[in-house]
Amino acid sequence: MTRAELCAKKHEALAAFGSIGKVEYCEPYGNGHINDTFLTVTESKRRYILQRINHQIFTKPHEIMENICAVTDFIRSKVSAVGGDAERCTLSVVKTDSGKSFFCDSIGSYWRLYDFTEHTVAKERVSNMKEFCDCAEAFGNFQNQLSEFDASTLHEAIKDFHNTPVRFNNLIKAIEKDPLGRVAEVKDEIDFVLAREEFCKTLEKAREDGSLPLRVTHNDTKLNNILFDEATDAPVCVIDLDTIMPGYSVNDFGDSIRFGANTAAEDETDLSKVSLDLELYHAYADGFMRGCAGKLTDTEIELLPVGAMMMTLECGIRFLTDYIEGDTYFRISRPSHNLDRCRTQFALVADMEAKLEQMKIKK
Ligand code: ADP
Ligand code: GN1
Ligand code: MG
Repeated sequence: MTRAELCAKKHEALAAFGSIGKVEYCEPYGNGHINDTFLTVTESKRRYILQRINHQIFTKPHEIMENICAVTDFIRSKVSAVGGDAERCTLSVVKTDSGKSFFCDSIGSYWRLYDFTEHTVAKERVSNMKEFCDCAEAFGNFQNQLSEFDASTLHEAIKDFHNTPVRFNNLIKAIEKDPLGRVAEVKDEIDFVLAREEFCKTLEKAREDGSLPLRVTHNDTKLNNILFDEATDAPVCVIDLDTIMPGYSVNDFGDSIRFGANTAAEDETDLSKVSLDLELYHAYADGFMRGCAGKLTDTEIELLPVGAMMMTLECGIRFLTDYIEGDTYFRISRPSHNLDRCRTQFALVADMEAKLEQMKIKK
């Protein structure tokens, strides 16, 4: 869709949310890779987040919205029950004028509206140890809050989202097709993955032998999916709830480490800057364990380092697959963006492998 088309559609979508009043401003916002996000301000200066749900990725948007409404209602009632900040503790879905949690426009794009969580900031990079530890506690607490939520009632938002052997196989299929002739250029990266085929199966095997439990997981636990209070810097709420589904706690842990304990940005081109910051890693582990409030089993605690390596390797595999397939999934802003991202992930995996002993976590 062109910018002009997107702009026309956003007005069509806003018209479905007439109860918010006249809209004065509605422009792109944030740094997400997946949805189209717009900050929306009404005449009465109330702010909202309008999002066009990425329909290519989330093929059943109504199911995503059912998940989000169920989980946010659950969290709100838990927080209300103990006298917490029910308004800001989770996302709040604004209903359309016909009472729905989303709007489907005339070309079949799905839109939703959230209240803007005021006086908060989303952060792209970790700037200090406490912030990272707070983020860990927030994601741990998110799991803890949902520990009594029946995971079987959730829809599987994206089939096999964090099933690493399936991601491995998807890469193999992309290599076989090689639609843009890019495979020759990424031979080293492919070899890196092939050498780790057995490792890719570790968590699925633990699940099959019954030692790894299925939990309600967030599945995209990056720092920028937490909103922090502008004034106190305390975490306020966990956002980006599209990928909530049954999953492994160690993957929620691992994705945060992948993104936040890397000494370089996800798309850094100077690989000498990439490494695992062990101090950040352990600060995160402490916060996460505290947030989970004793809910993790011994096996889960043992597998936390594996989760960190798995999420980093899997994300690298996904970036590489997308590069080979012609950048159809992740939004890019330069031609080699996905390849650069893949390379940082693999450099980080290699560093984690060297530091595995130091990554063990005390129970
Ligand atoms: P994506 O799936 O594309 O990452 P997100 O749902 O994470 O989309 O939203 C993108 C960005 O928009 C966030 O990183 C955050 O900065 C901002 N954002 C999203 N929801 C809210 C909200 N309710 N209040 C304030 N900012 C928000
Ligand atoms: C995507 O939506 P965003 O930008 O927070 C992706 C994650 C990846 C991440 C890599 C639904 O997350 O799985 O880890 O990019 N989300 C989806 O930056 O695929
Ligand atoms: Mg996001």
